[in-house]
Amino acid sequence: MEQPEGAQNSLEGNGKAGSVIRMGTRKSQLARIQTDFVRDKLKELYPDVDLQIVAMSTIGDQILDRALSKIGEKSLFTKELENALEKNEVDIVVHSLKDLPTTLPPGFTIGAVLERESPYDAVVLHPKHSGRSLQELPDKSVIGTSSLRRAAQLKKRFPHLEFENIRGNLNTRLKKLDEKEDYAAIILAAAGLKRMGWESRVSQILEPSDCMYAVGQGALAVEVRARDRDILNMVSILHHHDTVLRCVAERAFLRQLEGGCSVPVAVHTELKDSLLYLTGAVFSLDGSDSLKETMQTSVLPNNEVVQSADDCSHVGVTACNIPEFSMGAAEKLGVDLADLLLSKGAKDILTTARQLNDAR
Ligand code: DPM
Repeated sequence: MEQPEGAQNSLEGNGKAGSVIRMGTRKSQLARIQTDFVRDKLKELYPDVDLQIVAMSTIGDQILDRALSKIGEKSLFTKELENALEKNEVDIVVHSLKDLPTTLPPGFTIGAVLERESPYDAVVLHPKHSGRSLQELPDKSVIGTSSLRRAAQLKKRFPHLEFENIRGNLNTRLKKLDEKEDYAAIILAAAGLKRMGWESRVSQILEPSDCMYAVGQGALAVEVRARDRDILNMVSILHHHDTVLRCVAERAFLRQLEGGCSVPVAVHTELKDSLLYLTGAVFSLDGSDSLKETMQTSVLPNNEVVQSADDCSHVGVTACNIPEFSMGAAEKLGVDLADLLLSKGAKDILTTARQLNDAR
C-alpha cells in the first residue's frame, strides 16, 4: 500500500501528518472500542506511523440525569473533542456518524466514513421477559429509550407499551435494565451492541416497518481539521463507497429538514446497481402523525463531469476519492426528498414535536 506524501515525513506542527498521529476519544467503552478499531485499520495501512490515543470526557458523558433531547446543547459529545482538534492537541477524532451534526463547525470535516455496521435498532429484554418479542410483552410494559425517533415509531406500532427515558452509556443502561424492575426492555442500536460484544443480548432486530433508523446510524466517522490535507489524504483510504453515498443522502435529507439529533426523523437507504434509494420519514412525538416518502437516483459516475479539485465536501463529508457526480447526486437526493416532505407539511410536524418536547 502506498502512503500519501507527507505521511512518512516528520513534519512539525501546523497539523501536518507526521510520524505521530494523535487520536482523540471520549472515555466511554464504546468510544474507546471505536477509536481502537480505526487505529488498527490505520496501523495496518501505515505501519510506520505512531498512533497515539488521547481520552477525554465530554458534556454528554457528564450530564446523565436529563434526556439528550432536553439538554439543548448541540454537538453534545463532540465539542470538547473538536476543541482539542482546533488547538492541535489531537489530529483525528473518531465518532459515531449519527452523533455528528449535519453542519460541522467551520474548520472541521469528516475525512472518512467507514463501512456501515447494521444500521438497525435492537431490543434488549429484561432477563425475566427472555424469549418475548415487543408484541408479546404484557400491557403497559415500560420500554427505556430517550430517542424521540424510536419512541414515536414504536408508540404507534405497539400501543400497549409505554416509553420512558433512559440515559447513560451502554454499560450503565444495561445495568439499569438488569438490576432494577423499571424497564421491561430497552432499545439500542445493533451496531453499538455488536461493537461492545453484547450481540447475545439482542432479542429482536427491528424491521424498517417497526422502526426506521437514524441518519448515519451504524457508521463510524473520522473527523479532522479541514485544512489538514496530509491527514485528509491519509484517512480518505478508509472511506467505504456505498456507506458514504448512503450517508451523504441521509445527512442532506436531515439538514434540509433543519432537523437536529433530537427530532423524530428516520431514514432507510439502499444502494443497488448504481441506484441509490432513500426513504425518509418525520413523526409527531406519539407517532400518530407522520409523513414518509421514497425517492431514488442514479449515482453512476458521468464521465463528462469533471471533479472539482479544491472542495469535494458534501454535508460535511470530504471524499475526493469518490466521483463528484455520485456525491452530488446523493446530496441532491436527500435535499429533494426533504423538499417533497416539506411540501406535504413536514415543517409543522417537526415544529410541533420540538415545542412539545421542549415543554416537557
Ligand atoms: C443519537 C441518538 C442516540 C445516540 C438519537 C436516535 C440514541 C439516544 C438514546 C443521535 N445518538 O438514535 O434517535 O437512545 O437515548 C448513540 C449510540 C450509538 C451512537 C447508541 C444507540 C451507537 C450506534 C452507532 C447515541 N450514538 O443509539 O443505541 O454507532 O450508530
